[in-house]
Amino acid sequence: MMSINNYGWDLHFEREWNEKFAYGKATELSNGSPRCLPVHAGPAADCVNCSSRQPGRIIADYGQILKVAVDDGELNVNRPVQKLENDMQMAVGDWVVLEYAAETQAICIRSVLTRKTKFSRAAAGIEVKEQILAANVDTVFIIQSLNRDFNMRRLERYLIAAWESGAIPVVVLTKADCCDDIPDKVAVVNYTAPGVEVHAISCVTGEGIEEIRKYFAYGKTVALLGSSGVGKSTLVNTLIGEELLKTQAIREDDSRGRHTTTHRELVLLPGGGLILDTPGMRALSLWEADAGMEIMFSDVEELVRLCRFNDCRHQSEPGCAIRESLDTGKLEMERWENWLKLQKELAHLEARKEGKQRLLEKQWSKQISKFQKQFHKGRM
Ligand SMILES: Nc1nc2c(ncn2[C@@H]2O[C@H](COP(=O)(O)OP(=O)(O)OP(=O)(O)O)[C@@H](O)[C@H]2O)c(=O)[nH]1
Ligand SMILES: [Mg+2]
Ligand SMILES: [Zn+2]
Repeated sequence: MMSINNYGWDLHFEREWNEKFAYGKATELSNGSPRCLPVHAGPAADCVNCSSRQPGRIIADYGQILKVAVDDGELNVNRPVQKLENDMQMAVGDWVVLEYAAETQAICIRSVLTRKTKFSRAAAGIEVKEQILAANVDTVFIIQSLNRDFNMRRLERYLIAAWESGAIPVVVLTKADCCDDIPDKVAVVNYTAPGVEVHAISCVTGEGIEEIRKYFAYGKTVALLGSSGVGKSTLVNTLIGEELLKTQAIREDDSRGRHTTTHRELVLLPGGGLILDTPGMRALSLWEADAGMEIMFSDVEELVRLCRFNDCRHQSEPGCAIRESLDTGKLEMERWENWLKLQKELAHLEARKEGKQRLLEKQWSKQISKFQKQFHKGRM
């Protein structure tokens, strides 16, 4: 029978659920009846909400409506209007606490369980904000097509974000049927992504499809990320063996995708395992990158630490390990320049985050002083 275990519910979530949300596990009141903790202070037996609380996983995001998988099927619930505790964002892949609210006679989301992993980017627009694209993902397929979308600088960026997410990245190169130098391309990827598995596949000939099925073990989640038109939805359809998701040919004039997929959706594969299709991205703006940069550029970061001066600008200072390595060819110029570019971008992002923080603090202190004034007035 289908249960939330199919969707990846495991001991990690079970433990948090039992500690914080389970019915009947709470401490006893002095009169002996069980008390519902921590959500309601009253006796659990009287609490309609408690007895109808259940966990669910967000499997599709339609904006205002979220589709949630529960033990006995699927539910559509409204995205909560009021902010949840800790100002939690919700994303496809999240495990949430559902509760029947007697006041509105509707099922609503009370809380989000602690994520195992999350893949984020900086949200588009002027506001400095995190956008979570996928939660509780085990493996990230970074997808590029072998004919038109092949770009190592872009791949680097996705890899940084993927390592940062806590999930394991895998590079999947699609449209192998349209490429006659696959080994060369794979070698280029291996150089850019050392230690990462690389697969060349084709949804037309079926090449490589069986090999990637190993990532879809029971309850495991794989997210597909990449530009529009690289064949993400086609891969989902190929793996499930039917035309479930809409796909569309790329444009002839500039060979870009048409942004066919418009929402994120988690699909259960017949053999177990889950696959998350996402809309193609124009750009991936990094949000956090410390761990990702350390993994992707450990050689460069190590060299920077070896420079004689702490504030070395790596230009003409004596004892500069970077210059030395560039001269001997140990460090590739392109790689160095790319590291510099990423550093600049991340420093800019940090400055924007700090600016926002200062602004919030300013607004807050304004509010406090207003409150204090009112308070003093009231006492006079
Ligand atoms: N030749 C060839 N074409 C493919 C392959 N996989 C996908 N395509 C084609 O590429 C086009 C785009 O595929 P989609 O699956 O819609 O791409 P997508 O990544 O989901 O695009 P968005 O939803 O816009 O992000 C379609 O015309 C597919 O038929 C493949 O392995 N070989
Ligand atoms: Mg698609
Ligand atoms: Zn230096």
